[in-house]
Amino acid sequence: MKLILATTVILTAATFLLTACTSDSGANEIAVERAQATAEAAIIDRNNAISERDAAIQRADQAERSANRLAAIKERGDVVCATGNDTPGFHSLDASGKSIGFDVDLCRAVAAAVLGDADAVEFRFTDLVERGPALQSGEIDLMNLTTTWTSTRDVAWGNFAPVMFYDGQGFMATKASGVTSALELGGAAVCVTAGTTTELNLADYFRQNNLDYSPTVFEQSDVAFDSYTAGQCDAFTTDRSALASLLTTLPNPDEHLILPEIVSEEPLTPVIPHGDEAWFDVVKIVMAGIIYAEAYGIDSTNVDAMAAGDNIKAKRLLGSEGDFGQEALGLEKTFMQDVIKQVGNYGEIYERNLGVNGIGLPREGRNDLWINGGQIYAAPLR
Ligand SMILES: N[C@@H](CCC(=O)N[C@@H](CS)C(=O)NCC(=O)O)C(=O)O
Repeated sequence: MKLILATTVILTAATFLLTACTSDSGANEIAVERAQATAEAAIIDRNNAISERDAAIQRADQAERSANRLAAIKERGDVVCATGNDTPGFHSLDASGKSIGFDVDLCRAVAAAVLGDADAVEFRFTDLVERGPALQSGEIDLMNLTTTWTSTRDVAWGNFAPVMFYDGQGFMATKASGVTSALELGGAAVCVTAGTTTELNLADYFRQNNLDYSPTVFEQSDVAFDSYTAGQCDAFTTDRSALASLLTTLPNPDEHLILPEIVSEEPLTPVIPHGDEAWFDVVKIVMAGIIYAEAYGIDSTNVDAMAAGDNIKAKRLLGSEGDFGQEALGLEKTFMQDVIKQVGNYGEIYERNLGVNGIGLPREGRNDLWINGGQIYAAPLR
């Protein structure tokens, strides 16, 4: 309303100048042009000021919602965690309808840390296109949804915790097609999910290699994959770990091939809404805790013995000696005992879901601990 009023006033002033100066037509035109330019500039300034003010109000609202999120979670009694339910190994439902998977366990680890109960999680099944809005609205506390950390998302979506799984994008095609390399996909129809890094990398890869293709884009990744298996596309593309995961859901996995090319970097991390640094610290430190627990040899079966043992670093992590800032974070000194007893260390979480007892992805290379030559590493706990 204020905007309309201001615009009217400025335009009226311009019209007044136009009508008031009709005697000298040359000077008059210049004056009119100047007046109009000034009026337009004023409108633009005004519009900018209004959108800046609206953005500030939105930011303040969000800050209020997320300020002291830890206190709100403790009062509410659960952690609201956005995840999915259709990528075995990362997030799926077991026979009883319970959420399981690597992403799910990272949500559970945070709940065990802050509430002492890994089951105190409200899972919000979120489509990939809804990930940004879900974080921006502040309605979730945490997201674990095969989400790649990128610069744009870091600015626009939320804060990204340590990388918990290193991935890269790949392609799947049927063996019957005879395709053995992504470079043979010229002219192919490729099924892909909207709102993903996948969609963007697909465009880069084909353009870089001067290949034509037609993307067939779906809002839901299970529909995209079903369309590929139903023969609507020549290839399907997503993170390679997800390709391996989806293969396990097929009655005839041997009929498909994951092509050798890895066309992008996909570091997958937990994400939390912007606006609450203390909560961001909590999530980062819980992730560090499960990583260092593995490095120190603490697992779900030996927590009590390690807490009473003589490994100083293990004792500090478990809260039986020293301190690494637990109380300053607003957590119990022994919170990592709850996490490791109830959810396990990084290696246990990996093997249960992604490794030998899950979808069978060998844990070698980047997803091994730094002490074994991998890249799984986080801020030391001290
Ligand atoms: N890492 C990429 C791709 C993520 C992705 O496509 N994830 C799929 C893997 S199939 C998924 O989790 N889908 C589950 C869902 O849509 O609920 C990103 O962050 O954009």
